[in-house]
Amino acid sequence: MAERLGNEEIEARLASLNSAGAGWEVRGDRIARSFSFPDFVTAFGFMAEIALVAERMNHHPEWFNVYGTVKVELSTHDAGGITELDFELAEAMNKAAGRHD
Ligand code: H2B
Repeated sequence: MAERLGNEEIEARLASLNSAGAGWEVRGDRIARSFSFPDFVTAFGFMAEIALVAERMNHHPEWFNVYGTVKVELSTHDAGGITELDFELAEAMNKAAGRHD
C-alpha cells in the first residue's frame, strides 16, 4: 500500500506538479486544484477521461463540477493522507486538462 508522504516530500512534489503553473495546493491532508474549461461538455470530457485513469489506478478523485469548472481534491483515504498516488493522478489531470481546452 502507498505510504503517507512527509511535508518535505509533499512540498517537493507539489513544486514539480506546478512547474508549468498548474496551481495545485495543499489543503489539510489533501492536494487541491480548480480546473476551468470553456463549457460543460469540455469539462465532462476531462472528467470522463480521468474516470478511466482513476479506475485503472483504483484511486479516485473527490470533485465538484459546475458548468466548465471542476474543483478537485485528492487524498489517499487508505493511508490517511497524501501519497504518491495523489501526485500520479494529479499529473494525469494536468496532462488531460491540456487536451481538453
Ligand atoms: N481512492 C482514493 N482517492 N483513496 C483511497 O484510499 C482509495 C480510493 N481506496 N479508491 C480504494 C478505492 C479502496 O477504497 C478500494 C476498496 O480499493
